[in-house]
Amino acid sequence: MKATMMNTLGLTRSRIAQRHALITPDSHEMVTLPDWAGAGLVHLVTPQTGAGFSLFLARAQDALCVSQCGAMHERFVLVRDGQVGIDTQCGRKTLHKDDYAFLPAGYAHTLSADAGAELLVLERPYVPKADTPAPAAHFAAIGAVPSAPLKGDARLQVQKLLPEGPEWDMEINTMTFEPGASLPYVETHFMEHGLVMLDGGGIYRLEDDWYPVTAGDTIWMGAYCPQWFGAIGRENARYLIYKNWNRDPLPRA
Ligand code: UGY
Ligand code: MN
Repeated sequence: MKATMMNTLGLTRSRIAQRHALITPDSHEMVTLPDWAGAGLVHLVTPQTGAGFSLFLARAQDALCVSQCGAMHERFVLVRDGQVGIDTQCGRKTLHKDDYAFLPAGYAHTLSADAGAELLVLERPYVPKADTPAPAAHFAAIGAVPSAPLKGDARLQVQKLLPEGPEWDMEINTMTFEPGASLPYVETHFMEHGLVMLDGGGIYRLEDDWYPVTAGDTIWMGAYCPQWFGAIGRENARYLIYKNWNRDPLPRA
């Protein structure tokens, strides 16, 4: 969230295009909102870019106290720094760095944190499936989630942070690439992505552009945005990636 001063000559690596966006820390804009008392917010991807979700950083500047985000919206919270309390009908959970929570639509909760805590938050309207109960709340730590190779490539490991099942309408994963590893082909799919680079870097192809990307960068990939990534450098590249998932692209009555 710290702005570097490379923009004194009007330069930024950020790029907003038709079906993708790259948002780099040098262009972060912090705002406050009445529903996020005590926090500075940096909105990285929102419906205004064309996305079906909202992805933002929240930094507690004071004592932060935030309640649920409305009956229709599900919320995912990852602690990036400090300690965050989540009060629910089942009591209080305390989350530390790299702990996360999925809070289903309509699930009563309050988030609280002291100054300095930082959260990554993703919110989106829940897409229910007929005759299927909504997903339950889920709390876990990234370090405790097992990983598996993507399509047999042991140099590209995927962690699925959320449970699977017909009630789930989204996926949030981490993908870790050894230096030189890459996505096996240029993907084109109807699902969209919100992505945050956590470690390392490489080259991201988005539509017909290739971007150098590094930790702290955020990417939005809209539906059918051709996408590919190759890791470069001496350390692993790791990103967190959201995908709308498990629902037919043709809305059914
Ligand atoms: O799950 C995905 O679609 C993932 N492989 N996409 C990506 O990394 N850009
Ligand atoms: Mn993809």
